[in-house]
Amino acid sequence: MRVFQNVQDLGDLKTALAEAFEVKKDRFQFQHLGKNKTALLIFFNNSLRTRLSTQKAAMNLGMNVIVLDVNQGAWKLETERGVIMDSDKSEHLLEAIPVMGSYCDIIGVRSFATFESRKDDYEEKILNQFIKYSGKPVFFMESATVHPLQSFADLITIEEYKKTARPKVVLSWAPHPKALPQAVPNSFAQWMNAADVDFVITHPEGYELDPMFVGDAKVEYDQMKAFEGADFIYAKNWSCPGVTRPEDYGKVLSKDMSWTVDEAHMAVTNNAYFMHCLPVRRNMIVTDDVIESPQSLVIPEAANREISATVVLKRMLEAL
Ligand code: AN0
Ligand code: CP
Repeated sequence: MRVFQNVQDLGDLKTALAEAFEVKKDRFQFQHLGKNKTALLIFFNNSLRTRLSTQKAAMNLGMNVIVLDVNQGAWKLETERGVIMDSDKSEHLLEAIPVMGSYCDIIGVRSFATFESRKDDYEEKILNQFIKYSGKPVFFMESATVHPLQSFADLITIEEYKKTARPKVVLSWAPHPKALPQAVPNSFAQWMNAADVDFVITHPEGYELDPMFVGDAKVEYDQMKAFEGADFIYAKNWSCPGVTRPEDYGKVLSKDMSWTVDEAHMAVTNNAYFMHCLPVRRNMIVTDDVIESPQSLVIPEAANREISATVVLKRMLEAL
């Protein structure tokens, strides 16, 4: 595997899940693969889980790891070609990327949507430059539009906890004070469409996700109706994807607190499990009672980030 961005990059999902459970049984069994190999993790944005779980995954595989927070200690990077660099940006991405590539064997990059241009964000302008100019395999640690390591961990978690062969999984928008990216819901939709689940998306009008991620999923604007009989509730805020009104891209259109996942919402489900990628704002996205309930999977879900990252790095090491 040279690039990990979309669910298709993993190939057959059943095989990938079997590999994940194999890794989970003994996460150190592939230590030989990473000997004298270096993973470079580049963060343009904050992270707790991705930073720690991916470092742990690389160490599980016997790799060396270098972590760089681009905005803390590195030179400020220009990303646009043709700019006269007379501002505060000292270095261009076009030099920085091949230099970073020269110190490692595999690169992971986190670079969120800037919301400045829908076109640039959805064309994955930053990550595609890493793919093109680093000369190394690149895995996405949440880009402008996708968060595949999260969705793979989510899928592993659903597989572990599901009680029926084809569970009903509901992705629900929930309120948040600030504009958040669409990467998590985009990827989750893409992965659930590829998995064997009954998948429903619910959100207020105006929050329609890009059709390339929604695929054949059912979209239900009545949140309570969507929750009926659900086996898994996956809550997440996202800002306006700008599908119906491009001028609203990245805006907060609603802070409707009636969408907060509380016990009344969970009561209409099939005793559903509650999921969220974290970090989560309590009593905006989900109430204390629901996130602390025995049905909450947020901690095992986060723990599975180590497993998804170990499988992805293993696949990349095998292809070097
Ligand atoms: C980010 C987001 O919503 O995409 C990262 C989640 C994994 N969350 C925040 O910026 C709070
Ligand atoms: N879920 C997730 O990716 O968390 P971090 O932003 O803390 O890495």
